Amino acid sequence: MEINPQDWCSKEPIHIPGGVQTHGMLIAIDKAGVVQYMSENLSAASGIAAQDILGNTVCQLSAFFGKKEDSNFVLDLIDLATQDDIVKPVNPYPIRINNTAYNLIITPSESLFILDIEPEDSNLFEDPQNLVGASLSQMLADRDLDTILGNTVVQIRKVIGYDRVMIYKFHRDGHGEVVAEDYAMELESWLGLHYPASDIPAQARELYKVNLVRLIADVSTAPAQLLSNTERPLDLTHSSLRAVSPMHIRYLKNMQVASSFSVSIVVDGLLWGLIACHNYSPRFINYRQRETAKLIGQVLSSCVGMRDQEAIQKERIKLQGIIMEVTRSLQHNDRIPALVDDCGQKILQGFRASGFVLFFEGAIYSVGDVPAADQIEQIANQFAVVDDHSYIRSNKSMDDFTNTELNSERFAGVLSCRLTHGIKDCLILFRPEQASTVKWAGDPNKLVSIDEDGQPFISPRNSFDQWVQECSGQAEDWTDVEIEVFVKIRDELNFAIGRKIEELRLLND
Ligand code: BLA
Repeated sequence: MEINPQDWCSKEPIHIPGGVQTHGMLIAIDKAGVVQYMSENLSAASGIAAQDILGNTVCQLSAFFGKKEDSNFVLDLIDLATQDDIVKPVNPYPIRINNTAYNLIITPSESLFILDIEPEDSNLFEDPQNLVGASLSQMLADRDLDTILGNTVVQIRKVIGYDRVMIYKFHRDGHGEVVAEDYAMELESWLGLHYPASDIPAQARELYKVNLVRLIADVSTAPAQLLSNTERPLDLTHSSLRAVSPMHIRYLKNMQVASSFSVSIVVDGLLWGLIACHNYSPRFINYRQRETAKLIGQVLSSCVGMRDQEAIQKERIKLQGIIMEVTRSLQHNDRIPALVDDCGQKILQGFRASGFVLFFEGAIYSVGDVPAADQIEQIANQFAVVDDHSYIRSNKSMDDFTNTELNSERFAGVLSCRLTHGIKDCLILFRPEQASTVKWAGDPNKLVSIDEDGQPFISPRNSFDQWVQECSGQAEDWTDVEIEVFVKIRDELNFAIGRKIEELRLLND
């Protein structure tokens, strides 16, 4: 049986782990103030048995909150919370349990309110307002995105004081790369290292888009279980204390990391990357620090978004000239295929391609380096297989066109776009291989192990020693703008074909 680490890892329901990290405690109350869930460690801290907490309203828990007046604040907050925006400025709310000071963080979650009870912080982190202002202005001191990423890791490290802070950027296939870092002197650089997609499975990425910061304070502690009178699991998506996936705990331990913190970088609704932070001893980050880190992450997200848009716009302007040339050629020539002679070189240049083919009414018109006729026909035939797609892209043709046996050095990249005219008629671009090496942190193929019964299972890799992969048969990937413009060229062609058919019809009438 073959198992795919990515699929396998993404099945774990990490939003309902049934427990919390033990640097804090949790209660969840309904809108009437009745405690529906509590973490088991609350009993020890409050001196009240679980059965005397669960099912009671928070008002009845005056002993647990110290003074009676103190308990009423929870109900006040519930009133406030229903007005949406109010909760945030109220957090964190200082409380005492058995004369110990804690911070309470309230978040609405479906029909409940989750109350995360965190240690009162002894961390010196004063005047967040000032620090945020200074951090942001130092971070944005340059226009160049790489410099901004570099500045960001330095500022985040100032705010949270971790040993290592990285910007971890996702590639299109889901694997990631460290693109900026700041770390304590004695550590080694991880810059440029790649990690497989399964290191951060799909459901975790979804969750990090909703809750933008994730603190794992101490990987050596076992979670405190959640207790409840109901069977229904409590969704901890919004809790800062959500217990950590055992898989990920193993991963961090294998990396010798004791505490981990990450901040999401979300661009256009997609998780672009994470600010990933490690500490080699357990470490708690208080709510204000987390909020500051979150804000820095949000500003970085919009910077990345803006720079991406600028780059896309530039590329679009560069390629749009080709569409005009194509239109002109189609207007001035009676024969559609004259387009290849007229614009072929421009197309090769603009798309950084080495070969271009127009497969039209059973004939091949080409410029540059292109495969043999039967192979071109096989590529054109692909549309009969994937008939809901108007284009097929590949930057590794030997994986994607397995029937065709294309020369993987000369034709590693293929972008093919069908005309509506006939099932086979299409435009094709080719790109040669761009040999490269990728430095992986540990061999990404070593995620599947075999248990005593001979069954395969997935576990995080033990070794993060560098593993260098020589990538052959792979071309530079087609960009979204390249595909968009190529599709527009196809549209122009279809338009011209339609026009010619119409002219013929009028002639015949
Ligand atoms: C979560 N994995 C994560 C997170 C990171 C990574 C950053 C987010 C939580 C955190 O901040 O620690 C991975 N950390 C990295 C990478 C770097 C880093 C790539 O610093 C690079 C520098 N992990 C595995 C396997 C599985 C797995 C095989 O290796 C599954 C079978 C799962 N990773 C996994 C899960 C989570 C996770 C389930 C979610 C943890 C949680 O939020 O509970």
